[in-house]
Amino acid sequence: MSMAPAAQPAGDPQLVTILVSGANGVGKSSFVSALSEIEVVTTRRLASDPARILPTATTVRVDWGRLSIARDLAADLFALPGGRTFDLLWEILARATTGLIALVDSTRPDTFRETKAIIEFFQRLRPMPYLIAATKQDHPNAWTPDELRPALRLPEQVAVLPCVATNRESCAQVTLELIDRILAAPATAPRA
Ligand SMILES: Nc1nc2c(ncn2[C@@H]2O[C@H](COP(=O)(O)OP(=O)(O)O)[C@@H](O)[C@H]2O)c(=O)[nH]1
Ligand SMILES: [Mg+2]
Repeated sequence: MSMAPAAQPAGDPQLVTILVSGANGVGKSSFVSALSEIEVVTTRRLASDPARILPTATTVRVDWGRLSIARDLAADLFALPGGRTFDLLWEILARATTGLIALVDSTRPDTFRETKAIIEFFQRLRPMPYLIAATKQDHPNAWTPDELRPALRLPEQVAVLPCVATNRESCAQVTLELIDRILAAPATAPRA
């Protein structure tokens, strides 16, 4: 996918697809609804999706929202649950994804391993621009981004940003930082 505006029909914004993933309760749905300009669409049971292209035994809640970044650029945001069983759904979505925001609950060290597993899973499927958003920074016992980096064994070049997932401004800062990285890394744009 080219980011060149000339590739788009006039008035039709370039769309980037951003996955927001993380453990249960980390703030995925809050993040997407804080940003979305449209009413967030939530699919509770993909088994009842009329397209029926996904495994029927899977029950996954996916939230979808959309954010305009500029006149010619918009982001589709998909909140996807993490979990131990990564399956076809993630593989399909990872192929269509421009970038990943991995949420980590700054108050729940018991979920750090799962966060790490989610990051590694997506990177193995297809390397893509990503960053970590450390949610619940408004909690008194939240780990700081500087404390989280070594706990998650993340290299220096990976951004770990503070976030309050219920706050639009905070979620927008995180998303714009990822968009900057996406625009700086055209070689990792999704396959057609
Ligand atoms: N104070 C605070 N509450 C948050 C934050 N992120 C999520 N929550 C709350 O945590 C709960 C779970 O959030 P939700 O978005 O449903 O998590 P999900 O399971 O990842 O979709 C909700 O009650 C949210 O209001 C945050 O950054 N700060
Ligand atoms: Mg949710």
